[in-house]
This record gives sequence, structure tokens and C-alpha cells, in this order.
Amino acid sequence: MGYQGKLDFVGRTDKGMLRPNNEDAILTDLEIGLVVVADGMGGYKAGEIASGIAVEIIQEFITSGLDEICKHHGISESGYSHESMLLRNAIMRANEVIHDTAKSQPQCEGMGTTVVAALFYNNRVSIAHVGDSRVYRLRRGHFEQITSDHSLLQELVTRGFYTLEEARRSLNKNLVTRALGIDPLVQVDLQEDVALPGDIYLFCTDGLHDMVPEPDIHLTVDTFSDNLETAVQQLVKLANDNGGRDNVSVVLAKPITSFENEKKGFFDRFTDWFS
Ligand SMILES: [Mn+2]
Repeated sequence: MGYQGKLDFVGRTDKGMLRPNNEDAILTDLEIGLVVVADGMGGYKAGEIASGIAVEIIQEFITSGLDEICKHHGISESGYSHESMLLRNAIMRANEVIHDTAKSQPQCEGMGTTVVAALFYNNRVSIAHVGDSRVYRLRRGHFEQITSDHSLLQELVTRGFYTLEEARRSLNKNLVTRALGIDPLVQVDLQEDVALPGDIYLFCTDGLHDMVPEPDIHLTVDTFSDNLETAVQQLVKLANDNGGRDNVSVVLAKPITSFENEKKGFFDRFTDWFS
């Protein structure tokens, strides 16, 4: 295992200009192909605790679950890949731990966190999210948001009550309708994508997408597509130059080459001919 030289992951999280502490948490793990971005909420230090638990539990759960998965390639009974189900289960486990901690520790009462996580494997990527942290994808010059926020704003737009522009002007943008830690069970949105060499996946908290207009995010990623360090620095700088009203976190992930998993038996190659 290990995707060094095949995938490029660069991340940065910043307190921003106004907040006293940073309640976002990020994680990049090239060994297992994992990216996690979380935006915690709650009084005192509870937000940091929630987002910290999320990244830690998801990494642990996936690290220990991947060995088992290597034994059965392909798709699970759900129709999703085993990797997608592992990612979803990791997030559901993080939800339980945050919820239990919030129940048992008075200073953590009501804490929660958004999460967006991606697991890269075999030229694919599974993406899961809860809340309003986002994934965008730059592919051959086309930049698009590929997750849909779990926020009041997005729900009203989806139901046709508002256009996106009207909603931006008239609503509290930060009202999240789904988060980890709030209920014992959480509904996780899951999607799978074929990841092509040269694609850039951008993961971020609302501290970026609320502060920096999408065309500026696109332009920055496009301009610095060969230097992800500079791209990430510039994105954080843009958020802070525009006011930095929130913590800001950005991770860029780019397949440099094909990253096909090599451990394939005869049966897998056989089934590949027909898929
Ligand atoms: Mn935020």
C-alpha cells in the first residue's frame, strides 16, 4: 500500500482573522489514500474536540478496515464498492463517538462537526460528506462543486423556494441541517468517481467557500495546478484578505499517474474484462 509518487495531497488549516481558535481539522494520509476535512461547532473547545475526534476515528477505522477489504475486490451488496462502504461506516462510527462524548462530558454538550472525506483506490475515489464542507473537482479546465451542502440555504434552493442568488442575500448561510454528533445515527451522502491523472479535487470548509467567490477559487487552482503548495497558500490568503471571518481549511488532492491497486488475482482480472 502507499500512494507516494502517485497521488499528491496538500492541506492547510488556518484560524482566520477573527476567531480566537481553530475548530476545523484536516487530515491527509498518503499511505491509505485518505483525505478528511471537518468543521467543528460547539461552545468553549467543544468544536475542536468534535472535529478532532472525526479525523482521528475515520483514519483509525479505515486503516484497520482496508486489510479486510483487499480480500474482496469489486462491489458490495449495496451496489457501492467495499471502499465506499468502509468510508461510510468510518463516518458513522465517528458520529457515534462524538455523540457519546457529547452526552457524557458536560463541557461537550451539543457539540458537532461537518465532515467531508475521500478515499482514493484503484483509479477511483469514494467521497462521503455530512454538512456544508465541500468538494470541488477541476477536470480539463472545468471546475465544479460535486457535493451538495446539507444546509438550510441549499435545501430551499433545491426545493425551488429561492434561486441561489436570492438565497445568498436573504438567509443565514451557516445553518447546517446535518452534522456528526447530533443524533445517534447520521445519514451520510456517498458518491464514487473515476479519478483521472491531472484531476484536482479540492476539499474545503465554509471558511473558504463563504469568503472566496467560486470563480476566484477556480482561477487559483487552475493557475497553480502544478504547485499545490502555492495553490493552497493562495486560497487561504484569499479567504483572509477577504475578511477571514471563519476558520479556513483547504486540501488539494491530485492523481499524478494511474494508481491501480496491484494485488489482483485471476478472478478480478477475469471480471474486469466484462465491466
Ligand atoms: Mn466554518
